[in-house]
Amino acid sequence: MTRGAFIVVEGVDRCGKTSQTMKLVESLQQKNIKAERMAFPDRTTWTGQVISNYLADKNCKLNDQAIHLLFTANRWENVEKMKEKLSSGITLVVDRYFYSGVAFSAAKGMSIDWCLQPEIGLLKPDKVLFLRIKSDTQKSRPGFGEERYETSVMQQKVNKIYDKFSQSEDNWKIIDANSSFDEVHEDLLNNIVESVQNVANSNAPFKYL
Ligand code: NYM
Ligand code: MG
Repeated sequence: MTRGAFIVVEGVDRCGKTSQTMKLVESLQQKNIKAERMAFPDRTTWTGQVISNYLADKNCKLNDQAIHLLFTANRWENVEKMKEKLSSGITLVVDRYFYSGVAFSAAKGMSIDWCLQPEIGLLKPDKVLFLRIKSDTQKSRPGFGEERYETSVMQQKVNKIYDKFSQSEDNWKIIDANSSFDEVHEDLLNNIVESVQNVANSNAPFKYL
């Protein structure tokens, strides 16, 4: 049996990742492609609860390095589960990954190199789809500003780091997310179907960071 594809959807807050990843899983299943959604941070685990409290409480004073490592630990906690699912032929559509970890921490002033170190050895996605939206579109989305990091200054810095990734990484694809939900959905879906086929045709082994 060929493994499923490991797809990551990245982008600033309120760019539509959550609703798109949910709809993508439905559409893939309709095409008889086994697919499941995951999201980072995974707020259901012990580290996820600490992270969720940190994000909700802007007065919570947790050291920047410590929270960075908790976000990373939250990914490491899920590695075995991800491998099992992919090995059983399930395509994973993942809402954020270590790119968010690096982008948000580096936007606070931390070194990108330092931020990357604890991520080394994690599974490498087959494709990263970067939803790029204009900051005006983002600010008009309901809920923007509720959690820590949801300020225009911070989000612009994060976007710059995403742009760097999109230029330096071989697995990134920029998706224009300013158009309608359905258009963005089609664009994402076509890219994912292509990746699923590529992984199946090449019998690709797992890749690691
Ligand atoms: N975030 C997310 C990080 O700072 N580091 C990480 O490693 C990850 C995965 O958490 N503002 C930030 C980005 C978001 C916040 O994510 C919560 P979401 O997708 O809004 O639940
Ligand atoms: Mg958010």
